[in-house]
Amino acid sequence: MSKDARLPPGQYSVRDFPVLHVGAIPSFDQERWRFRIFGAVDAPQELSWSQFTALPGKSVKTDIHCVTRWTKFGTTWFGVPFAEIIKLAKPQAAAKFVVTHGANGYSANVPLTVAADDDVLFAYQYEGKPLEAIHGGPMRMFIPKRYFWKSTKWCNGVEFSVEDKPGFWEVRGYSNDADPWKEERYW
Ligand SMILES: Nc1nc2c(c(=O)[nH]1)N[C@H]1C(S)=C(S)[C@@H](COP(=O)(O)O)O[C@H]1N2
Ligand SMILES: [Mo]
Repeated sequence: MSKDARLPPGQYSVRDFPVLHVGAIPSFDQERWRFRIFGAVDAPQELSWSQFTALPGKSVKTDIHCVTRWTKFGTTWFGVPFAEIIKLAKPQAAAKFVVTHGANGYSANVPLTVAADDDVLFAYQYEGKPLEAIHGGPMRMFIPKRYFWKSTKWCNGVEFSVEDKPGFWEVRGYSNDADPWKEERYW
């Protein structure tokens, strides 16, 4: 597909990689890092860094779209597919939503069907290198088919939920759905 055809409405393409977040960048202590899987699941658990990075990983190359209108084409990410976390967590049948939690109380919500897409990762490498702290390293959510605020940086937990739980930006007026192709920016 041509780059023009890959540009969602109201977006422009950038060559650099802008950095956007609220709050301070947390420090990473590999020994103390934990990833918490909780909520409406049969197998709640906490993974250490070595347990997390031992899970099957996969690489995804795709475009990313920020609600502030920049799009970056052809970025390559590596991490644990969301499907692997579903296998571990065993969500209950009533669990229809997912909330990813990050540093400083940040969170973002998506329907489980969106998180279960095969390009969704808990990403810890970018362009073949450990994900930089400014971009959410050591690990961030990666949901390329939604505006990038849904991709929680410094991700430390994933919650499965029966009820939808609007996240940090969603309660501040950003769209709950956030599909760049439908230009769902605000609600
Ligand atoms: N923990 C956390 N994750 C976050 C944010 C944040 O403030 N805190 N900002 C979001 C927003 S609004 C965007 S656009 C992207 C930016 O990611 P980048 O800095 O790697 O470009 O991170 C998202 N994830
Ligand atoms: Mo953003």
